[in-house]
Amino acid sequence: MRICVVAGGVGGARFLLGARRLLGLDPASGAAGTPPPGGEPVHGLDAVVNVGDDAWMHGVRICPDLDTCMYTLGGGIDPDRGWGHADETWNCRDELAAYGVQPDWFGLGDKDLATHLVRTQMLGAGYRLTDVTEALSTRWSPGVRLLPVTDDRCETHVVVPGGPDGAQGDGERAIHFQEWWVRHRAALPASGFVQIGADAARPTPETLEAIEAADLVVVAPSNPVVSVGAILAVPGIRAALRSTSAPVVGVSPVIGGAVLRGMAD
Ligand code: FO1
Repeated sequence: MRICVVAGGVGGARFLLGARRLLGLDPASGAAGTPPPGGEPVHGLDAVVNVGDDAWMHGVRICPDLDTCMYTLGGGIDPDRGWGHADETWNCRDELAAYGVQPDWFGLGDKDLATHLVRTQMLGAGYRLTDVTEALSTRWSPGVRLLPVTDDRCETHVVVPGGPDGAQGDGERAIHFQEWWVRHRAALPASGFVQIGADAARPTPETLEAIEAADLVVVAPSNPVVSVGAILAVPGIRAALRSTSAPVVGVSPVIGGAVLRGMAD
């Protein structure tokens, strides 16, 4: 079977771990890519991943959900944080803070920084994010094809109260999702989520093919608003999900009104 999982970060990555095991694609099992004796094709697992959390910080392009999926499936994730490397150090972050450069509220790990430097260099050389992700994945062997939903900029920004300088007067302003989530711990009341760049963003051909050719599409238990919602905001994705002949099944991250982790509830 070819299964296409629509996924965000932590919840999506953990769901993909289970799907990979179920399909016998765990690297340990040696099944990934090994042609079986009968020659039937092994199962295929594609992940269409959210890029709404992506951000430019300190001159590098950061793709949290793609990296969380890559590190989780590649065995390098820090299990407690759910993002970034295990056994991480923070020397560069501390040096940046010592220079007083902003943002000082976003933790760039030293090992994680290498991923962003490779990605930024490849994007600068003209590679699509899809190709960059494939290149980074050759090191991590996730056993799942990680596909950014779009190669274009389509960032989630959050509408919060306060004027442009943050003064608590009237009016509203939009800040990047990372600033809302990391700097403000999602404590600022959000009156809306906007996808900056959505109108010009296009799904990648690989994403549309993965949805179209799937025998089953599963929407993973990721945040319905900022992860699944951000994926569906890319023009053409809703239509692709409607037109595929595969059943499309959603797995809710909210059980009995509560989530297992994160902020979906
Ligand atoms: N989350 C935090 O709460 N604090 C951080 O300093 C932080 C840094 C960070 C760096 C790279 C990366 O890929 C993810 C990072 N995250 C951090 C997590 C990130 O905000 C979330 O993974 C998603 O964007 C929301 O699920």
